[in-house]
Amino acid sequence: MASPGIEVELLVKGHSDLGEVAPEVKPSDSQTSVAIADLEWREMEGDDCGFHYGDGTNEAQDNDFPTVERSRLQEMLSLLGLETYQVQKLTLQDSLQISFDSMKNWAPQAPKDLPWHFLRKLQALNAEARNTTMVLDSPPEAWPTEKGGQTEEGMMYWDPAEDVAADIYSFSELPMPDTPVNPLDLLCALLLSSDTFLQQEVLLKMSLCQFALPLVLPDSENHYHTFLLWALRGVVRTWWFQPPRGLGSFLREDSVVLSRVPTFAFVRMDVSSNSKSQLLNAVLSPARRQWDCFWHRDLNLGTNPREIADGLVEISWFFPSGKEDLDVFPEPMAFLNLRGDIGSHWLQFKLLTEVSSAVFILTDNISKKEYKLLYSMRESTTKYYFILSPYRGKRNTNLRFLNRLIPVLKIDHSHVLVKVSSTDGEGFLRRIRAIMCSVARSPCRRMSVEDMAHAARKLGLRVDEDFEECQKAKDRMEKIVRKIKDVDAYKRDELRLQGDPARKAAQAEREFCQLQWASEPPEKHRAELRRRALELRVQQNGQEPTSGVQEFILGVSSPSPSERQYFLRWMEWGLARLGQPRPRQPPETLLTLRPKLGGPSDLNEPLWPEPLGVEHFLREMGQFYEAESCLVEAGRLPAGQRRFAHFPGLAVDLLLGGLPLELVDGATLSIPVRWVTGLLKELHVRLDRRSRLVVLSALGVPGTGKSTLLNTMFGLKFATGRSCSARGAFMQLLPVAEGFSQDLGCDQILVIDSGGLISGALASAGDRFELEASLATLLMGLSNVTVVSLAETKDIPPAVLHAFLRLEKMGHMPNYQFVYQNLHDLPVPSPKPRDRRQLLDPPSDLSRAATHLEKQGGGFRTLAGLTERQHVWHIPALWHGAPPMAAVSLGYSEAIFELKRCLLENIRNGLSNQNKNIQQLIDLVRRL
Ligand SMILES: Nc1nc2c(ncn2[C@@H]2O[C@H](COP(=O)(O)OP(=O)(O)OP(=O)(O)O)[C@@H](O)[C@H]2O)c(=O)[nH]1
Ligand SMILES: [Mg+2]
Repeated sequence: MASPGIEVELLVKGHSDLGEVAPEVKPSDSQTSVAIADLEWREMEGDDCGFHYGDGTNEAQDNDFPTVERSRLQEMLSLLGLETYQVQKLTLQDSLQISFDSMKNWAPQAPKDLPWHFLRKLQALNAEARNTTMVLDSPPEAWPTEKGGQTEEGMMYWDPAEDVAADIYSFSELPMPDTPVNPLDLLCALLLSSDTFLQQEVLLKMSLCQFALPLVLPDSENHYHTFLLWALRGVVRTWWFQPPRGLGSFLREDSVVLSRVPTFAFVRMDVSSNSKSQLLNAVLSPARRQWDCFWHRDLNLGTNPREIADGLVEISWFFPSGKEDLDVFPEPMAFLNLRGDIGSHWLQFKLLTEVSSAVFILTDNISKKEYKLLYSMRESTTKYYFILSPYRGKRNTNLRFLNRLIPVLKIDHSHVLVKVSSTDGEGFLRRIRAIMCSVARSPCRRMSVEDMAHAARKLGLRVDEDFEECQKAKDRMEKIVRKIKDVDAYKRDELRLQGDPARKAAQAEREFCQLQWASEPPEKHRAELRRRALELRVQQNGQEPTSGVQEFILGVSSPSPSERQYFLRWMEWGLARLGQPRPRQPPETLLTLRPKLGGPSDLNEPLWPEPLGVEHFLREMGQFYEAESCLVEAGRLPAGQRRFAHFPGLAVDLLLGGLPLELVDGATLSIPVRWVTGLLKELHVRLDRRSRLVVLSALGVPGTGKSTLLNTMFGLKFATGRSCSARGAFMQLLPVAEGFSQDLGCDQILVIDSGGLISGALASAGDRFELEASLATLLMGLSNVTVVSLAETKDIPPAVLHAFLRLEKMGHMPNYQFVYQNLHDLPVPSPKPRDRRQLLDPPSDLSRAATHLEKQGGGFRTLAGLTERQHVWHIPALWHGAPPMAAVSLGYSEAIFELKRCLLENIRNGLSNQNKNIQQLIDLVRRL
């Protein structure tokens, strides 16, 4: 048998087409790598081939970058207008602000627009977010000039000194000065300027767009590379899980940070004419579908030199869908991609060798330097593969050193692949995938991102969640969650106020409210209901907050706003993990579960088990406040003896920090009036003079994508997905930028999302219909603009029509938008966004519903008012392709943007009801 070395030689000789190779050398690379190569060579003098780098100290990180890199980062931040955010970082709330830009589909005109443009597109889940190009309306002289009089043009595009030496013909290939920034530089600069919560949001949205996510963020300026563990924690994926022993497959949902999967790293050594990212994209793409998960050089702006993103490690995953033609791998796998060459980013490379199941090294060159670099990895236990594209002049040297490396890295000829222009592309991909599958089948290293973070710490990288506030918040969460063994028992024993007394009190109060619609409310019955409710509140007030609730209250009372935020996030994940890993029902089952007209008769029966969430703890606080306030109102408790009067203040802090707060209690389907009033009063105080509100709500058939729609529209965080979305109505606050509030006519937009409230009960359904009608009346009555979400059925829920009539009687005329969502993701011929409005003939649709309602004895009078103030929208399918590997479709994102623009225009043009102040809102909550 031939020795492995000879095999390699034969393999390489077999490919004679080794011409026209343009090595991937970038101006930025060349400068840095020259400096670092010098450093390495000095280190490698001597015969022991010892390569000392990345020894686990931060000093290692310091040495990683020569001085030239530092100023590059500053220049990039200044070019993008981000240098002001280096101390006080950009926050999630900054990115949510409604401004004039929220209403226009604008193109960035100066480099400083780029980060904002990227953020807005990403917030709207627009797959084009990375193609952030500038429109040069303003002449380059109008762009900000740099320190020392150097213009950006000179700084970013070409160095005149280099040009003199350059081949004259290459001028035509210079990047056009319309986009001076490589998208990866833009991403790095933005993340370095964002706080950890905004970073988390950026990564979450990127994952929905199916972009590769940053895992190690290089920061040459502050001498630290950061491993992004916290930032990735919010990403949860669902996939088709096939248990090893064939126990039947099911959909499984888990955090990407926690799942242990085979991981494959792709790195470049020196130069490679094969693009790593393109190769990775091809490996991950099913037949006939090119999927650009990793940004690569052939994409729009990929050729612009990277200035600060070298050293970035990205991660992406493959998740099976259970469909044979789509699943390129049978199980989940992770892929890591190091930007820049390994010699210049040794620390990152070392990390990849310690966390990956296999490392693929792409190179055109294996000379003495590369040999010595890899020789230093002789103790490494990962599997190495080479992907070569040797060019003529280097062939012999490559072979000589490769043969010497084979025993050092404990590999054989099957670990060396050659890809040149004559290589059959499909065959090559099949081979790579086969290698990966065989590695995954063997007892290989399987690490979660959390495990990788441990390895990163040992190497001296900074992990983003390793600081006191975050860890304190985590410890507190663990103290609470550790005690939860059984969710139902915990709800019953620890969240006691939400039990029977709360349900009965809510029922009595609801009946009391409904009496106002009766023609002659009987006084005696009213008094009886009031007495019954009071007795129940007395019972509640006799209880003490349990230890878990007390710990929660301590967590949300922390004087540090960021510790509170960390605590809430940890709680969310800690509680979500209680039932993990969670089998999920396939989407088809969910669709059939969706209630049809006149579904289950008891609305108190949830259609699916309600998971325990942060809202339950806040609801408990609300119940303590509600009971106490009720007693004070009835004169049964002196106001001076109140213990929970500060609760609304604590909750409003959370609302202002971006947490959705419950408006309608999902368990009792009633509004805790005193609690909500307390919240709104506190909000009024906090907002001070900027408290003019517009209320925008979404209601409609459960599971029709209302929360997804609002989140995509405004970047909000309402819970989505059947297994985690809570029933009830939640509110979030969107600040309007000061410069725009005059124009829009309000200072804040209060967005209300409702889930699982309106199932479509008919008027004949009695109490159930009455309950739905009163909830719809409440939500629509509070709103200036209402989005009514409808699915496959084109019927407008009778409760919504009923609510409209009631409100009309009261002289309240909100603006309505009816939204039909394509939940089956059928490729409907989708009209251009601007034509999407008024596609249905609204009068006929509504009259049909009206006739239907009349038959039920709904007492329907006129629809004229409704038809004048409503629009009908058809929203294209959410996914482009089949989940879990599908990205959000461009059509969906664009349609949602059009809808948002229309809503804001209506608000601005005063088409919606008069804007409210908070006091009016309080009156409405009490009246409705
Ligand atoms: N196929 C498909 N799925 C969608 C669409 N919109 C949302 N979804 C998915 O459907 C599920 C439910 O979406 P949500 O946004 O939570 O729906 P919702 O109307 O808020 O649901 P409830 O709050 O329970 O009433 C999520 O998993 C979404 O990803 C769509 O247009 N097509
Ligand atoms: Mg929802």
